[in-house]
Amino acid sequence: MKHAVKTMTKRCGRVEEAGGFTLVESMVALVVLSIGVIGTIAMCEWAQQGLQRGALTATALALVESRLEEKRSLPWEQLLTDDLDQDGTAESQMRDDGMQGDVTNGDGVFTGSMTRSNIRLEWTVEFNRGRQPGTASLATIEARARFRALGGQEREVRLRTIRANPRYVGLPVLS
Ligand SMILES: [Ca+2]
Ligand SMILES: [Ca+2]
Repeated sequence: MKHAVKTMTKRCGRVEEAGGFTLVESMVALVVLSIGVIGTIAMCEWAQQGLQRGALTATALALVESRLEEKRSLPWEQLLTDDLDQDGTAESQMRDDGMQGDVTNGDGVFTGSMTRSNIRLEWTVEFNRGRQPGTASLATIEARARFRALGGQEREVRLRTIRANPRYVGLPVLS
């Protein structure tokens, strides 16, 4: 009998010992698992931000390129007009009045703007002489697209081109 009690005490002791060890093990495993899960979630968020930023940058670049291409293909005299709804007729006039995206009133930098797919698109035309296409030999055309990425950072894509007046024959010579 004494022997049986001794054995049971020994067994119980072993059981208790084994239970305590399992609990610590489980807690360690839980902590390790939590760290792993948190790391995986952070990586997924990071990857998602990267994908969204890449997609928005590609869209912004396409919008900027298409705006510059439209300005390149317009007749020179109509450089300050825009056909934003692409119905073949220009319905929008670029502004130099310091409003709606135009930074400075009357500085000779004409501005047009629109927002598409959460991307703010602005473009400017500046002539090297005068304020009308007819008097200039060159026009600097710039388009920029701004958007806010998933992390909250503001990003910008900007392209610039120079176009020459095909009818420009030089300054009149005064005698
Ligand atoms: Ca139109
Ligand atoms: Ca201006």
